[in-house]
Amino acid sequence: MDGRNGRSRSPRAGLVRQASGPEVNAWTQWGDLETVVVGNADPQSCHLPVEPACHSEINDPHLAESIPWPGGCVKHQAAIRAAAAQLDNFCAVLKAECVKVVSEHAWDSELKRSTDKRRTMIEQSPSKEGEDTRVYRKAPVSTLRPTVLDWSKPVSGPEWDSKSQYCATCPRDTMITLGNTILEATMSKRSRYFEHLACRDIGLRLWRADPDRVKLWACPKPSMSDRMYHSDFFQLTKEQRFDRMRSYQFCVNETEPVFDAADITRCGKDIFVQKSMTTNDLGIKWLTSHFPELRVHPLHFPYDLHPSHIDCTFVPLRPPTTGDGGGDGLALINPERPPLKSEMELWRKNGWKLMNAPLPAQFDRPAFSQSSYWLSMNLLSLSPRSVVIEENEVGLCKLLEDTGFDVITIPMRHMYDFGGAIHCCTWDIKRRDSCTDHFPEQEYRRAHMYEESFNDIDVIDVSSANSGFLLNPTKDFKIGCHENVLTRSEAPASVASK
Ligand code: ABU
Repeated sequence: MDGRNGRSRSPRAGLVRQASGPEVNAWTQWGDLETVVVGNADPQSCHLPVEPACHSEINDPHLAESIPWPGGCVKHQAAIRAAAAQLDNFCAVLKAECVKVVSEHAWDSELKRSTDKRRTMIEQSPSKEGEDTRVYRKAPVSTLRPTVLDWSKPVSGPEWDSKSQYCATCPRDTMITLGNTILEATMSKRSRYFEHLACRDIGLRLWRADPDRVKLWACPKPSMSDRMYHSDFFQLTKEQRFDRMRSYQFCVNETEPVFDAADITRCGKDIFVQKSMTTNDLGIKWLTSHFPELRVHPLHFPYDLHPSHIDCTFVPLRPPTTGDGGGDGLALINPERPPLKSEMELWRKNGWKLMNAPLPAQFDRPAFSQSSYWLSMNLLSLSPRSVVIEENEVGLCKLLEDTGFDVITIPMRHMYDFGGAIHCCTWDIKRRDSCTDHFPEQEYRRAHMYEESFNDIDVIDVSSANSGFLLNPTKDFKIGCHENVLTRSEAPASVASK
């Protein structure tokens, strides 16, 4: 699909469209991308209201002293325009057939200072590569956009109400394509209960066009009543959170199935679902029972004390391949949120390798961002050989280029205020892939599923090669870089000694 100029296949090579294939088809995170939804920063986008599943805080301590969290208020129009412009630019890059990527030291309009960047420009025709310039021909990707809605209106159910909704910047959170099925997630926040409606027209259109092969499904919507939540969760101190870490209990309890679509990552016949603030065991069980053609595996990341969405934590990039040019599968991990040893056995035994994401190029976050600085690794794969990342992330760019990827960049920091970045703001509709078994050795599947007593926190050591399983052990890692976790000296001895 893509490749560096001069060594690449032509942009159309190998791109014979499956004329007979359904327009909804996505089994993996990496199959050649043909159609994708890109979110909107609508004029009435709001700050998340405070509710049982959400207690937001302003990141900037000086601003936080002056104003309370503006939950339920419409975001500043300048912030909305800036995010909208970056989302439009992303669409233009996706649609382009040829792009040039160069190194620059340039002004960043969100950080308000100059930074090192890898900058992508759309090219009309291939031009020469230089020392610091790469030119990529790529297959154009079709983009769809959600319906523009007014998110400032209050919403309610029989047992709850919310001052406003949120926004449509992150369709990844509410929608997922699993094979030929479009699935609407339950969500766990009241303000996001109806957010899928921004994508309803897209789902209906695709289903109506091919109802024999395309399914449009939803998990039963939860009551969102107070009974669904651990009411003390946001009152816990960090020390108490560490005490509870072994039990993976977050703000949503097990009363009803709950999941955000962004807690799921697809690897063909196997999908992996993070237990989190936004996904409970019952939600994972619902997925298991409703997708019998798939093998559903829970994943746990104990050092993330407020986990929400797997795409800043564990990112499969390409599968193992056999034959000439065959190689290991590859997944990017977050060194501050290492995966469990027990859950990685399946990956190790099936020919996958892990790679630490570099620490983010920038640790600053916009004042109203409710995501971590690990949006740095929130990338979108265009194919098993090509990815789109944020333009400031020059370290990640180098790592991925060194590992054989074509790396296209876009500016996306203005989206950080709107709940996500490059992966969050998309929803894959059509990839050229299939329900391939990339984990044939299933005997290494973790035995425990949905055990209430599950208390494993034995993670892989990100500073050791783990017998070759981890490609780039890092000494940079230190428990406590992340605002969600304690510094090593603050952590209980049992944890700090890990
Ligand atoms: N919506 C993705 C955010 C994940 C994170 O903050 O790490």
